[in-house]
Amino acid sequence: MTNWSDIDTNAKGWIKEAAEIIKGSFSKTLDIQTKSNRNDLVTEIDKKIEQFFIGKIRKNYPEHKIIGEEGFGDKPKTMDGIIWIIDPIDGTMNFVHMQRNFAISIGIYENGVGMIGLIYDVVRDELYHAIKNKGAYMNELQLGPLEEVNIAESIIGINASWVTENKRIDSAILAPLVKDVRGTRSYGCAALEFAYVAAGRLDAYISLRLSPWDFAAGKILIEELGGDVTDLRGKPLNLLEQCSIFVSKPGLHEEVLKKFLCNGDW
Ligand code: 2AM
Ligand code: CA
Ligand code: CA
Ligand code: CA
Repeated sequence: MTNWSDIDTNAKGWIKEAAEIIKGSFSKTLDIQTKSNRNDLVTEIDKKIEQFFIGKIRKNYPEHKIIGEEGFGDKPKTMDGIIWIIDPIDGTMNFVHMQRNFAISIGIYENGVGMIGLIYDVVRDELYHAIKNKGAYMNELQLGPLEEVNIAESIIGINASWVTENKRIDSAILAPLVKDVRGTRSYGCAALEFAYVAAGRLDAYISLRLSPWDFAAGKILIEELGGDVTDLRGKPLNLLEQCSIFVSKPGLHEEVLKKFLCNGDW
């Protein structure tokens, strides 16, 4: 039998250790490289933190598999077994430019079912945390179930680039939604945007392209609180592939899909 409480305690301890390494880098000059384009950044700290987690997991749970953004883990073809999906630093651009508004994100799945979700806002020392069927917390504070809200009174997290000309969605699809809501916010850190929906600070979050490590932990957190996480067409997410993301409080999810997303030609 898997001892989830042991895994949970270890994961939290490693996250705090990793956070110290990250904070220790603030006073040093970073080696910054680019990945898919000139704004897609990675530093040696992203890589070091991923390797730190992989070292701990391999030693303690050699039978578990690991998917990490920086590619030091495994490349599983299925979700069979226990898989740790890790983003060592989510929001690398914020990490580099602001030294805040980034997070460590870890989702642990068993046969495709989300068991533990951990998102740690390193600088604010806020750990968003859920264990399946045991509730969701921000540090020691238990988060309440997500309540329904209507479009006109909601604040959604969305990057402005999705409402300008882009290759993934016609800007005419999302612009009317942006006009209808009370407000929009953009934090540049997908995991924290999930965490903010969980904590009730945002009502929804939209992205046209995220990878499993961006949403693995957030999905567990949101679903534990009764929120909905799908792609922008309302379909379930695939934990092994990139996809669009629509995370929302219940009710609002259905309303936005019906009114804005499921009838457009895109
Ligand atoms: P990252 O910082 O771990 O790369 C805003 O850029 C959000 O989108 C961040 O959570 C970022 O994660 C994620 N993201 C996903 N794909 C990205 C890409 N190709 N370039 C930059 N950010 C990306
Ligand atoms: Ca990245
Ligand atoms: Ca990320
Ligand atoms: Ca990252």
